Amino acid sequence: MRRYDGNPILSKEDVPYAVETVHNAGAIKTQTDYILVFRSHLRNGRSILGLARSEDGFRFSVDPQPFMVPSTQGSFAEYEEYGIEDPRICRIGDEFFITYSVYSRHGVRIGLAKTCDFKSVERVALITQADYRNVVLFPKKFGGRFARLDRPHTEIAPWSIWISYSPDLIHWGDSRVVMKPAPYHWDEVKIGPGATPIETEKGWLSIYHGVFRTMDGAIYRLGCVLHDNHYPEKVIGIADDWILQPEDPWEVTGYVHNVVFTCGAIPENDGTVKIYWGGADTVMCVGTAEIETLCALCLNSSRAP
Ligand code: BMA
Repeated sequence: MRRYDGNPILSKEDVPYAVETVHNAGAIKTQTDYILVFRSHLRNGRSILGLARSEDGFRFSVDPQPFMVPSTQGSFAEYEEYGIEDPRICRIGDEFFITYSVYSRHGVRIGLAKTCDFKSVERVALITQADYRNVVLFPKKFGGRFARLDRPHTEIAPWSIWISYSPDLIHWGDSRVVMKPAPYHWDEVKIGPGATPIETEKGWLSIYHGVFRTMDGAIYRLGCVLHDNHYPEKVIGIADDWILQPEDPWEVTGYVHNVVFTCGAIPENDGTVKIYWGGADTVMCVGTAEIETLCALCLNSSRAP
């Protein structure tokens, strides 16, 4: 990973409405723009989603108004009462689907919304029960079914990455666990899907986050894993080493210390990928990596799933 030397690329000063943070953005490249849909804390501690656009993927400007705020009427309102967080974007056909965490007195679950133009957005469905976060859709179907990686919570086992399938993006099932935290490893406490998986010749490249607990609190880092091209429930290899850890001052110190957290990465035609991450839950950063190198890390020095 090579950090962009203009990091952080977005902070609260870049937002034309009152927010305390700009972090954990979903990312996608359209015909015309690079788009980030980012999370911002308000001063009441709850989150909304904003939107930023760029021509080069590095220099972004933020839309004058928030992109999504918690719903106040209809069936979503009860479940978005405490805020909306950590969006991921996936293009399927001509539409862009956004999976985002919705918080309420009932817990956290996942909302699905869609847009064609990143001007208007339509809520589609709530696609999990409570105690789910970090849902990333695959942009392709497998045997006629959509697939997603998700991260249910349980008190019995460390929080792991699962896969689920759906005929219509709304009803999900056939769930199974695909990858678990590794004991006494940088991702031993919990893991979660990060960026929308990227199709490569070697498999689906998925960038995930892992957490390690120290005497000084938790550290969020990023790692990568390859899933089989045709059967994404099959993990081919998981890089043993992390690919990014908090090092820059705005990753080490902020709203939550020692966090790099991704919700989006954009593959380019030259074989590189732009990876976007929130630093310390406060600012947005970007870096680039060679897709080939990330795949090689998964294949040549894999830990057990
Ligand atoms: C996770 C989520 C993320 C956040 C991370 C570090 O549980 O809340 O949105 O970036 O913690 O605080």
